[in-house]
Amino acid sequence: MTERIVVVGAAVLSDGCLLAARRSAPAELAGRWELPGGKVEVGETSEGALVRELREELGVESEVLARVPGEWALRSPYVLQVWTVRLLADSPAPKPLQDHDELRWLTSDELWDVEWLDQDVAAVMEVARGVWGS
Ligand code: 9L3
Ligand code: MG
Repeated sequence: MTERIVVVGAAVLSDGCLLAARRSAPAELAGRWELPGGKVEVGETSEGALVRELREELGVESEVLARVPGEWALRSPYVLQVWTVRLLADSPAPKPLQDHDELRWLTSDELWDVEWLDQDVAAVMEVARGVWGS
């Protein structure tokens, strides 16, 4: 029985836009867009992991707001869980520091202009339902 490992993803929201991050690594994911985040480490809460990942990957200071209902299978043994997140008032603007090479703030109209990772599509749909009711 393989251990199940939770990967946390952030729906970072600001001024009615959702932050999308384009992966630069690993090669098989490069060029596709995701909700930034990563694996929860041993002894860490999901919320703690999200704040750490966003600090490492984007250089931001953030606050976790609420869990987006659902859980999505990634390559075994990983599963994706998503939270809405806001940037703190004194946070630097996000920059692609690690694993990403481009960021975009998407309006609801632009949500499907980027090529999301296959694994993130259902999660982004659920975020859109919660945030924009679409
Ligand atoms: N993953 C998929 N969608 C996401 C995130 C944050 C991660 N929104 C997948 C990509 C990797 C694995 O989960 O295969 C671990 O993520 P990371 O630690 O490489 O970001
Ligand atoms: Mg990551």
